[in-house]
Amino acid sequence: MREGFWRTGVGVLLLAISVSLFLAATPARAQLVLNEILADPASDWDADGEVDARLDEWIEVYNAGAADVHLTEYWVRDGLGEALHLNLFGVLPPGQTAVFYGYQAVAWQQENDAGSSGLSLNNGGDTVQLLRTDPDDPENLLLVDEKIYGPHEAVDDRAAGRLPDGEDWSLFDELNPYEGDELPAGNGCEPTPGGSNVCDNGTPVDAATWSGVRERWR
Ligand SMILES: [Ca+2]
Ligand SMILES: [Ca+2]
Ligand SMILES: [Ca+2]
Repeated sequence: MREGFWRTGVGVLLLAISVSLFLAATPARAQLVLNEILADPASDWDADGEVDARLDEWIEVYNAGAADVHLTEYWVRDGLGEALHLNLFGVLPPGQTAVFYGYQAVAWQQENDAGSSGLSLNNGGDTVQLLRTDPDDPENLLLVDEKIYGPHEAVDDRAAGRLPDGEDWSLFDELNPYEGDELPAGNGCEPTPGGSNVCDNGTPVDAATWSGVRERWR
């Protein structure tokens, strides 16, 4: 009896230790994520009166966490080389999005003697990286999110965006419908720079929705 008690006690202790080790080893989900990217502008997205392939590019970030995010700790670069294109700025409350345009990247680069290439979102496909200043070593940057997009996501006014905010990537192609077979498929909705990613015309059924549907028909 007593032996059984000790065995159970040791078992519970080992279980508790392994659960806490698991929790310690599981990285927290990034609080700030890349949320939408428009790499090939064919419209005057920054509303300065001109369409410009460099200045009208934009990226959007989303605060998926429960606390304010100080965007000055975050940086953006693309897949080519180590050069940083923009130090974000401002404070982003939970559940909110913020958009940054190519003209803001150019302004930052010129102020910091870092050229004037802008966000450098290649139309043939590219990798966009979101980095954060390492709290333990301010000289170091940590990769917090990355979006690899293909050529079909970067054609005249199509935006790659998460749907809903912070979740799986989709293609916002209302302004330039995509009929091909590459993923993500087009959702027929408009890009939303600086606003929540919404799409209510034939939103693709995602895994969560599908399990809900299945549940109802059991
Ligand atoms: Ca581009
Ligand atoms: Ca413009
Ligand atoms: Ca958006």
